[in-house]
Amino acid sequence: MVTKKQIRSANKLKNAKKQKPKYPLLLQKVLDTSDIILEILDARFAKEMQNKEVEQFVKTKKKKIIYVLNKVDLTQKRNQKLNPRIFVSCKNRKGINELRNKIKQEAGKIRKTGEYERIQVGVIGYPNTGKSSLINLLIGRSSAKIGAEAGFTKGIQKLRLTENIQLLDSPGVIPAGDYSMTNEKKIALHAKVGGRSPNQIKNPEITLNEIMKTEKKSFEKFYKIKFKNAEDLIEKIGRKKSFLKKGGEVNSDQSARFILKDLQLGNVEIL
Ligand SMILES: Nc1nc2c(ncn2[C@@H]2O[C@H](COP(=O)(O)OP(=O)(O)OP(=O)(O)O)[C@@H](O)[C@H]2O)c(=O)[nH]1
Ligand SMILES: [Mg+2]
Repeated sequence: MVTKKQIRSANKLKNAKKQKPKYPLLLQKVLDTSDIILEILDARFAKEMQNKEVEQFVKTKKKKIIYVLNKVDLTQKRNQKLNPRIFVSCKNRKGINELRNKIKQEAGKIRKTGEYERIQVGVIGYPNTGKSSLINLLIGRSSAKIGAEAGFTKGIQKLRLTENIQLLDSPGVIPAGDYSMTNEKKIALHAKVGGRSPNQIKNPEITLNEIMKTEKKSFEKFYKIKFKNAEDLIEKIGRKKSFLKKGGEVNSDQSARFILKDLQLGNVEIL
């Protein structure tokens, strides 16, 4: 059972990392400078990750948006609703040429005026969706830094795609409307999609409890066990992996973080 005390302590979330306040400002700067926006979405959770505020802004300013659904190696899901969309796997280097051609094609339609000579292509999205990985593949060298932790890229970096086209890498941003340090549903969403790493979550048991409301079947298939609820799974995995405290009790915090990590690394296939 998740106790009232646990809920209260999760609500405080004192030690959990906050999104840096400057990140939304950097995102706005990227949006302002860009002629074309690549919105990078994890193909497993494309709908949940769309930044509606950004999309509205892009529409109002009549900028071009291209949806990039990355990490298709992790799922069978192919969201057909977004247009134009390109399916990509940075891991398997799939879809990269198609995306590069699409960028060039759209760039060819733009007549430059204003501050910048080159066409500016802003690469935006939730933390950890693969923005920097994608940029490296597009330009054919490892110039943008990548990492498994959400919040890896910390500033704006400009990289040349062609003589006329520049890509802008920037920190991943959780949309303001989805962002919360206290709402467990929202924290669970960030955890599920990898926008917050397990070590950036204050109370992983509560988060996992929330995630189980929709993803229980996926975990049962992956761990090949039946379980009643998050607490039961945490107990079973803790025993199996020997995540134990002195006295032999399961270290549920460690076990829950381990399970979240399996989800974020894509080991657990989302059904
Ligand atoms: N399985 C899989 N993993 C990927 C893919 N693309 C990127 N990753 C992994 O996702 C993690 C995040 O990649 P980054 O390129 O740093 O993501 P980012 O969007 O730049 O992240 P922030 O800078 O934190 O916003 C890394 O561990 C990558 O190896 C993919 O297509 N498939
Ligand atoms: Mg990055």
